[in-house]
Amino acid sequence: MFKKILIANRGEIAVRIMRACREMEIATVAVYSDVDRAALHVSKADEAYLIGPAPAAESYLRMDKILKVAKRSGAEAIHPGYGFLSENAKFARACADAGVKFIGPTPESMEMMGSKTRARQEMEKAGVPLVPGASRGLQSPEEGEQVAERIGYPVMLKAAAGGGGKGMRLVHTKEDLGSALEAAQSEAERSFGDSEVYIEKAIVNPRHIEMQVLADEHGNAVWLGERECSIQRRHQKVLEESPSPIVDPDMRRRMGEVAVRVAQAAHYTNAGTVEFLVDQQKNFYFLEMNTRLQVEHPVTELITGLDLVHLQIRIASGEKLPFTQEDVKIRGHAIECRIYAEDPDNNYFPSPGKITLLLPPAGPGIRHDSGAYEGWTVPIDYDPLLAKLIGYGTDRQQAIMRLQRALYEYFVAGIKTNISLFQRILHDPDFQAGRLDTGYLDRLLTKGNHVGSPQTQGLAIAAIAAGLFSVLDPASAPSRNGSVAGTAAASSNWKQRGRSEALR
Ligand code: MV4
Repeated sequence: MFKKILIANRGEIAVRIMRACREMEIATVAVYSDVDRAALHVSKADEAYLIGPAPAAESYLRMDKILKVAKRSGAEAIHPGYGFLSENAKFARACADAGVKFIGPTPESMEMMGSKTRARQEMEKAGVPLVPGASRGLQSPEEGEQVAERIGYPVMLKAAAGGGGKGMRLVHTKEDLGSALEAAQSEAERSFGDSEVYIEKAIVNPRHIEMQVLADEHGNAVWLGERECSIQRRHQKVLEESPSPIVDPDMRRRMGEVAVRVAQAAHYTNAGTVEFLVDQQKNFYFLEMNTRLQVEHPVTELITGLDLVHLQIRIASGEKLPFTQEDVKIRGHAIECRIYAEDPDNNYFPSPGKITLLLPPAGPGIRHDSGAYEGWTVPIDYDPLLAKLIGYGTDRQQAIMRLQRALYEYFVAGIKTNISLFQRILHDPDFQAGRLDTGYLDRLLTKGNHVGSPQTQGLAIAAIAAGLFSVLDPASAPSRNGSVAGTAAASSNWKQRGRSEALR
C-alpha cells in the first residue's frame, strides 16, 4: 500500500481525497497556486508545495511541476480528482514514465473514451445500445442527409473530440443540415483541434442517468447503482440523486450489466462512470464514459455504504475488489446539491470574495463536503464550486425533507450562493413527483423568479436576521472564539434555570 499520495487538485475534492488518505494512514501532499495559499486543502495536507501563479495553465495543469513535487516529496501515487488533469492521457503516461502510480484508468482507456466516435465504434462491437446514428465522422453534407433520412429528424451533430455538451448542434430539417454541419466542423476545429463531427438521432427531452462502475486490475468489474443527473444548467450539473426516481431493480440490473460491458470493452480499471440518455419510454442509450471520479460520487457512497476513494486507492495499489456484484446492496436515497459561489439574481455569474460568515448545516442524514471556510476569500480563477450538500434518508421523501431543513440552516455571508435555488427545486411539485428531464431546470427558471413559498421566505428572513444579529451583536451570540464562559452563561439561560431549579 502507498505511504504517501499527492493530490493534484484543489477545493472540496482535494479535501475529500485527503480525508480518505488520513483514514488509511497514508500521508498526503498538496499542491497549490499562489492564490490558493490559504485554501483549505493546503492546511489539511501533511505537506504542501507552491506550484505556480493562479492561472490553471501555470499551476494545476502543469504536469512537469506536479511530477517534480511528486519526486521531491517521495509520493508514490497521484490522485487527480476531477477536472484539471484527471482525464489527460498524456499526464497518466507521464506518471507511469516517472514511476508514480496514477490513481485512475490507463492512458489507453482514456484515449478510447476521449474520442466519442472511437467509443461508439468499440461499443458497437461490444453490443452496447447506442443512439441510432453513424459512428464515424461525416465526410459531406450529402452523407449527413442520407443518415438523417434513415434515422429521422431531429438529429444531433456532435464533435468527436467534444463532450459535456460542447460542440453539439440540434438540426430539425434537411435544409438546415449542410450549414449546421459546416458550422459544427469549424467550431470543433477551433475548440478541440479536431474537426470530426458525427450524427445521431436526437433524443427529445432525455434524462441523463449515469452508472457508477468500479474495476480492479485483475479483470473484475462491478456496477454500483445509477445517478439521476438530469437537473443541469448549461450542461453543468446542479443537483444529482441516487437512485433515479424512474429506475426499477430490473432496469438497474440491465443498465449495470451494460455499463460493466462498456468497462470491459475499454479494459477499464479503477472508478468510472458510464453515461446514458434515457428516453420517455425508458430505453437507455450509451452516451459516453467519464474516466474519472465524479463530483457527484457521494450519493453513490451513501446508498451503497462504500467509500469510492478508499477503493480507488486500493485498486491502484494492485488489490482485487474486496466484494462481488452480489455483495452490492442499495439502501435508502441520497440527493446532492452543488453549492456554487454564484449570484442567482445576476444570471448565476460567479460571486467571488471573502466569506465573512459561514454557518454550515449538520444533523441527521447530512453530509457536507466543502472546500470553504469562514474568512476564506473565494478566488475568481477557478470553477466556483464551494461545497456539496448531500441529504440521505431511508426514502426519497426523507432525503428531500432533510435537505430542505439543512438548506434553511445553511448561512453564508460576504458572497452570493445558489442556495436559494435548491429550496425552489426541492419544493417544486415536478421535482417531488420525479418528473425530470434535461430541460427541467430551464423550465423551472423560466417559471418566474419568486423566491419560494411564504414559508421559505419567512424562514430565509429569520436566518438572515439571526446571522446578522450574531455578527452585529456578538455579545448575544454563542461565542465562536475567545472567552466562552461569559457569553455562554449570558446566552444559555435555560442552563442557568435548569441548574437553579436542580438546586431547589
Ligand atoms: C444528446 C441529446 C439528445 N440526443 N444526444 C449533452 C452533453 C453530452 N453528454 C451529450 N448531450 C446530449 N446528447 C442525442 N442524440 C441531448 C444531450 C443533452 C444533455 C445530455 C445530458 C445531460 C444534459 C443535456 C442537456 C442538453 C442536451
